Amino acid sequence: MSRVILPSIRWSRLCTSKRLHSVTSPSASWVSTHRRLYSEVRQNTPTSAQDKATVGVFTPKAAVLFVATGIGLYYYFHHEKQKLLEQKQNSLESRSVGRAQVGGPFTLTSHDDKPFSDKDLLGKWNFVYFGFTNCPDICPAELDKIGAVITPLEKEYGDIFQSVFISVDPARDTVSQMKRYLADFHPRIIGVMGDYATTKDICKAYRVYFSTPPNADPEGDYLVDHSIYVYLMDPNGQFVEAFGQSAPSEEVVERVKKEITEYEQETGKKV
Ligand SMILES: [Cu+2]
Repeated sequence: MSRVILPSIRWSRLCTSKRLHSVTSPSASWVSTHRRLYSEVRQNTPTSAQDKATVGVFTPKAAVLFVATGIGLYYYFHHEKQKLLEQKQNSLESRSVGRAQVGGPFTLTSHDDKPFSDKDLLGKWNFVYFGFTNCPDICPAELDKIGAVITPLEKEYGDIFQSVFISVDPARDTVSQMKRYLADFHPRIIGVMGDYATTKDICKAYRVYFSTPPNADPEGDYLVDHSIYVYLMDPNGQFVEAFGQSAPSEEVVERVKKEITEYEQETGKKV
């Protein structure tokens, strides 16, 4: 900016000396006074060569160049800004494209014997977990972990969390069994179940493996092998992240907080 200020100072000095030259028929004292002033001005005014070296030349050509540079810079920064916006948009899109296609429409029954569908996931952050009530240790531990995650998050964010425990053992996990079983866990955990075909469909949609045979004996004493993931779904019902068995509850809490912040920034919405 100093280059802009310096030429303008010089410009006003030149104007002053020019004005002194242009006066006609001056009186002797006027001439004497103004000669003195003129000589002072000359002394204080850099010569053309000095001037070029010290303050640069502010010619019409320079002015045009200056304006052209300004316009060029404006378009450059405008272009850069557009590029940044596009990059941000692309990264958001690739983020959603990069996310695994997990989930889909379903209609099951809740442990309160009410229909429960994918629509019931909307408007809350959901922890979706697949397991079975006869599981000796892994499912109880994972459900405890979900409770340990929801409790501190609810304290901070309020009632915006829900967990869905989807049975992979349709033969034995009846409504009453599920209700009895979940009484020992966090109240936000909803047990849901369906028949074998529906269970198979939802497991496929959520990429969950389960080993229950189609004609399992409800009285049978069998174990079910199944995937152990807690899925985080956002308030739009979209899959966000899968937490494995090794992720401690504190880590899950921190990752969920990060996801909530990103969701709020991306959508401009709070749940
Ligand atoms: Cu289990």
